[in-house]
Amino acid sequence: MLIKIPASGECREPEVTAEAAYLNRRQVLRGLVCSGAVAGLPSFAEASERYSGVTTAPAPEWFADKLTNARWQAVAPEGEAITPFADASQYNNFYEFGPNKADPARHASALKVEPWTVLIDGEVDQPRRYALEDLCSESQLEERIYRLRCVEAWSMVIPWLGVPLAQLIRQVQPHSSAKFIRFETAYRPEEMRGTRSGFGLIDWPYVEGLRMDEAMHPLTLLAVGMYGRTLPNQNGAPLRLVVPWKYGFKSIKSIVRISFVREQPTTTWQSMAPQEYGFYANVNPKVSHPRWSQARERRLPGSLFSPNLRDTLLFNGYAEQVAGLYSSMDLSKDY
Ligand SMILES: Nc1nc2c(c(=O)[nH]1)N[C@H]1C(S)=C(S)[C@@H](COP(=O)(O)O)O[C@H]1N2
Ligand SMILES: [Mo]
Repeated sequence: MLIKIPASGECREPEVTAEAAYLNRRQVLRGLVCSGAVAGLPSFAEASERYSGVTTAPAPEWFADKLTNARWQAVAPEGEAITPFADASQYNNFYEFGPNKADPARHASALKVEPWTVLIDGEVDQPRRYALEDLCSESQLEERIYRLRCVEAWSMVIPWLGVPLAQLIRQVQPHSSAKFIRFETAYRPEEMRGTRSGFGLIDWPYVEGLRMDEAMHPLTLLAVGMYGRTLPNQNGAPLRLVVPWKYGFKSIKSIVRISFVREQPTTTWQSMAPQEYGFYANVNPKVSHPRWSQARERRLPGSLFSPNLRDTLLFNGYAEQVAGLYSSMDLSKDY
């Protein structure tokens, strides 16, 4: 399996320490205590306690139901501490609500996320609109603690809750003619003040895309929650993509349409500035952005006096799992 989950009874001190920076240490130690009798995965009760300080809007019933048998990840990636919820939910990029990092947290509550439907169309037998809960009905929620690396050279570590995109793809059975997937964000000027004026460069709606093998990769997640709760609106409620080995802009928020297509879709950032942002956007310390190096990143939270810099890893640290997808490509050309 690709996600590091310690087997029953296994105990690795560095991970315990890293996670304790975020979680209540007593809980962590109880959850990971070295004893053959303790299962490797935390229970719902343990997970709820982990995230007891996190408050978001009340969850819809279907979500609350699924939460009780979600598969929780035991530990963060090796040597990583989970970013505090306050930072992950207040330092955001979501241009539909404004260009500044604090704008989404301030303005995204205007987005009505219930009820929510997603149109699935293109190369499928029966294009149709799904209620979000129907789209998730056949899947168990899984927690995935992933690094998120923005192209602007900052990063976080976020515990997502969601379903593998591959599961949804199998459920809707696209034709073999489908070579790419195109994702579209809601475009509602009445609710999204950033689309009304100001940041006039973007041609709404926000669009992203993946090649089919990238979409099918087990690390690719459709997130409906984070920190054991539903997604805050500013993080892309109620449904967003998470592709941990790519720059953050690929992880499109508040998705209303998923289209199976034959050709590589035209995506928002690539069409705005193709010499700066590519379709692939794989995290790569050796391929600089034309205006800055990508070799290092600022891990949030940091401060002016302690920017918390670290080396950026190829494929954001997921090379072992995903490098094979790109073995025949020149990563400096297909950036
Ligand atoms: N619809 C939409 N999705 C988006 C964006 C956006 O502006 N609009 N910003 C992207 C960028 S640049 C990043 S880094 C991540 C940030 O996700 P976060 O705010 O949850 O950390 O969302 C991505 N998804
Ligand atoms: Mo980003």
